[in-house]
Amino acid sequence: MSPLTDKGKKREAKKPDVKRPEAKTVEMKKPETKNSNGMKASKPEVERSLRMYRRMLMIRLFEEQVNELYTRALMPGLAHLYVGEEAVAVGICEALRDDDYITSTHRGHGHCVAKGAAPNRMFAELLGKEAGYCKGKGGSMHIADPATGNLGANAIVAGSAGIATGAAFSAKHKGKGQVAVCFFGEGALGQGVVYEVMNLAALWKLPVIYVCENNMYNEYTHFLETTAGDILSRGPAFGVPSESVDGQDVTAVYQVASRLVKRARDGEGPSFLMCNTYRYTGHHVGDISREYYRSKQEEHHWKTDRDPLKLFAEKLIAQKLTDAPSLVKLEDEVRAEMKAAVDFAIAAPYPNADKVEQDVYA
Ligand SMILES: Cc1ncc(C[n+]2csc(CCOP(=O)(O)OP(=O)(O)O)c2C)c(N)n1
Repeated sequence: MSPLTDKGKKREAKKPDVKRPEAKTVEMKKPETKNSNGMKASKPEVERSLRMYRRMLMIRLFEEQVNELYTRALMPGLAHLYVGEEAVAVGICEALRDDDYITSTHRGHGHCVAKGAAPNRMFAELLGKEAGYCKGKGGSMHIADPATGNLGANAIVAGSAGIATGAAFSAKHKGKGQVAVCFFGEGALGQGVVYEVMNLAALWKLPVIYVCENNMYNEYTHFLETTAGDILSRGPAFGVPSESVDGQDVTAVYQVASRLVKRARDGEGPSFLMCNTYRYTGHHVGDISREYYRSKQEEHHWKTDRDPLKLFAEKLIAQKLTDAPSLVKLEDEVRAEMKAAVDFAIAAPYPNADKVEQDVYA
């Protein structure tokens, strides 16, 4: 799974650190670095690029550990991995302020990490431990972190569309310039609530961006078998500007997201962005018979030619923002960080049985 090396799975954690991870940057190598326009990259641009790479790596290696927990039967239930889609969450969240909101999906770990959640508390939640974001009562599909503006994952397809739109409604009335991003898969395009909220968001010029992560499959079915017509023509029916972007190119995602976020902050209303991407693994960790619905060649193509980490690493090296040994070193660091976060979660206590009804709405 490593974007740079195929070693690593058995590597030991070197520096256990279970604190909230800061988006640290790796060493800047040369002063005369260039950005994607061929201009000299500014220090903040360099830092942003390296921060985005690190966050993408965190997501990939977080998910590697989740799969490991599942296969070792240490995690109750299932999880839907975000591997392959890292550039979407990271590019979008990089364009957001800390006090902006996101809503997420059943495939939500990447959104959580990209908005700044702490992996140790996420792993604790996956294992049902008290230190988890929902005190161990939510699991993979209900992680929320209000401190980072993350209003929560959602097991109901399209279930967060109303929540994001409501957050945008409140943001507009609070007047502090906050925006809301609603992440959803293309499978949600078949749900009526998406169009109900787009209608209201357009009428009321709400600061919300609907981000459709088109990874091509709704569970085990290709989206062309479930989705009629042109996806980008849905928004304009409500007067919502809509566009698409290469979801494997984190810089492109960041650039378009920055534009749409500015638009929303300036009071110009909602927009719709389709990010074309691919999930590398099954619909969930237990889905290992993917040959029934997609070919090995297709997977191979995305993993080798379209990998968001590999593409970004090549770009960073070509632009002399870093070099290959620095990225390998970074990978070792992040792998150790994830391993330490898992160890924290494994050692953490379960909630007491007398807390079973606390914080639960029924
Ligand atoms: C309202 C609703 N219907 C059906 C399901 C079962 N279900 C879970 S995930 C999924 C497919 C989702 O596909 P997509 O929205 O494209 O997201 P992806 O899994 O590709 O990230 C379905 C149908 C559900 N969770 N909620």
